[in-house]
Amino acid sequence: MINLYFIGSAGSGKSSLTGAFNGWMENQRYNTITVNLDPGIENAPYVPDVDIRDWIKLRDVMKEYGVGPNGAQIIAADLLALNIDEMKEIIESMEPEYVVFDTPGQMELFVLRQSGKFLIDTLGAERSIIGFLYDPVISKTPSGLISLMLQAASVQVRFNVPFLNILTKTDMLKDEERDRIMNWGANILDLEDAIQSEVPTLKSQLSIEFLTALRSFGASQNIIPVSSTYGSGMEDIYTTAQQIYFGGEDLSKG
Ligand SMILES: Nc1nc2c(ncn2[C@@H]2O[C@H](COP(=O)(O)OP(=O)(O)O)[C@@H](O)[C@H]2O)c(=O)[nH]1
Ligand SMILES: [Mg+2]
Repeated sequence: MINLYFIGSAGSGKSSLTGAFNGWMENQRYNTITVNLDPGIENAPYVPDVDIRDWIKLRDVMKEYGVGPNGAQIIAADLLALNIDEMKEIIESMEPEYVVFDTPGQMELFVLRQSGKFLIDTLGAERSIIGFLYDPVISKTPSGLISLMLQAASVQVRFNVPFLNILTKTDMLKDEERDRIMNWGANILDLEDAIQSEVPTLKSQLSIEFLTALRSFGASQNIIPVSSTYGSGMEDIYTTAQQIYFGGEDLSKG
């Protein structure tokens, strides 16, 4: 059983990708389930098999603790930890090959608070993968992409599990825009050139220092381009994930 977590900034496409990837897996007759960890999800683009809202409802938290929606999100993130054992039992009873997790809308609630790390560890860090989502609109500029790469690095440091970089919503990009972003991800020197022409000032000097740090961190990586709207790139996510844990072996089709 592989636990695949989609993590990314608000609106980067986590919920849509959870639905699209799960749909592709089901089409291939692989045994997957989806888990929604976002108590504030609205109009989910898929029907979660396991849903945090069965344990925690934002409205109840607001009432019980006398807080607004933002405070309730924070409390709900912490309450998550209390329900993990039960959630684990339910997930395991379904005997899936892949468990796809849709994480809370606000990335920092999952990444920085204790409960996110506790959840990944309790459910088995040794069989987990994080898919980090790059928003295409932010990734289009060198400074935006660098900011996301730094975020990705901080997520990697925090959880210390194998990592996939995923560029979402590529149907919103022109082909050359998509190719440029992917080249920047793989060749940090090209990204360094690009930032220099974007902001030829002190600010870009700062970015270059960051790039040097990212390079020594080993951040230059292939980015998998996907579109949840068109269902493209799903196979690449699957084969890369299989590569990480099984050296590329196919799941036995059920
Ligand atoms: N064009 C396009 N829009 C997308 C795609 N994936 C997500 N979106 C849109 O981006 C917005 C945020 O997506 P969502 O999955 O809710 O992001 P989340 O906050 O990270 O869970 C929604 O309006 C989606 O319809 C995609 O592949 N293509
Ligand atoms: Mg979402």
